[in-house]
Amino acid sequence: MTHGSPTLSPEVADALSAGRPVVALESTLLAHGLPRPDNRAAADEVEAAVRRGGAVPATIAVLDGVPHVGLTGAEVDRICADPDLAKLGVRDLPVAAALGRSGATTVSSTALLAAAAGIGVFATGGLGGVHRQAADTFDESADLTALARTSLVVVCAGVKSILDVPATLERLESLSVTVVGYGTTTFPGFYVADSGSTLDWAVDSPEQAAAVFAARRELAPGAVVVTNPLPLDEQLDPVLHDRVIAGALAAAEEAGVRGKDVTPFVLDHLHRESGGATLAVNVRLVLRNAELAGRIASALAGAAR
Ligand code: PSU
Ligand code: MN
Repeated sequence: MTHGSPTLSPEVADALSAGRPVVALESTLLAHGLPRPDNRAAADEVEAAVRRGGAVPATIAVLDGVPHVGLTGAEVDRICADPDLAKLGVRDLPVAAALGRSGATTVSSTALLAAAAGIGVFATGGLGGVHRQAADTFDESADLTALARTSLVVVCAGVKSILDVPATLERLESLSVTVVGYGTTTFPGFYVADSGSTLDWAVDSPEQAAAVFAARRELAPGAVVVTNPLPLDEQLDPVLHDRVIAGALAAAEEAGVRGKDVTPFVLDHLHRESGGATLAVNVRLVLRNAELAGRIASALAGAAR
């Protein structure tokens, strides 16, 4: 058995060898961040958004021990339908490979597999980060340290607003992860346009984002995070936002949820308690990020020619 070495879909392999733009997409947000069965339609919409941006989508997951970069429709069905699918961070990849297990990949493991395949741009919803009780629980997403050592552009709507946003920004600074706002220095709050934190830098075009990444790659390994806030008229009502987040965090505490189950539990609670409002906004922001990532990947491919 040769578990562990990635399988590229024919379309992704062709695009990469021809130097055409490719955008990596993670599968944890499908399998654990969005409810079944809505996640299945969202998976197709996200891939279509990457294509609108001018790039080939490469959704990443591990199937029977083998990392797949670019999935068939039937493979996306598997990821979206299985209620027991594992959530795989970087540290879980060797176990899945050795035991032939399947799982969805998080930001950390998707970034690693994408970069290894030669993909330079990745789109997601919101990064993992420092949880609000981290001083007691030590719960800080492995996304942060993975981005410190993985060279790619990550387009996101900031970090999930269930987290301690200022603490997460401090950690990104300590880890020397480059963070630039897209068109603004306002750091987005995932479901809401403004987290209350600001950034030092903004870029105004896909070409500028691509140029920052090119410069980063020459300097040192590590990610360039491009944050893409929702327009004000598409964000979740901030009052509803603060109320449902407080309720979801309290419910997680009461249920004694720990470790990697925290984020899926809280997101699921939010989707139910907001009557689907957080779900609609979550899908919308992922689609916007996917399209922008497609444009950045196109700019990067154009600059390389
Ligand atoms: N973005 C979303 N929904 C999600 C995630 C990101 O819109 O569910 C996932 C990503 O896979 C990210 C993970 O890596 O949440 C973070 O999990 P944790 O907090 O356990 O590190
Ligand atoms: Mn965690």
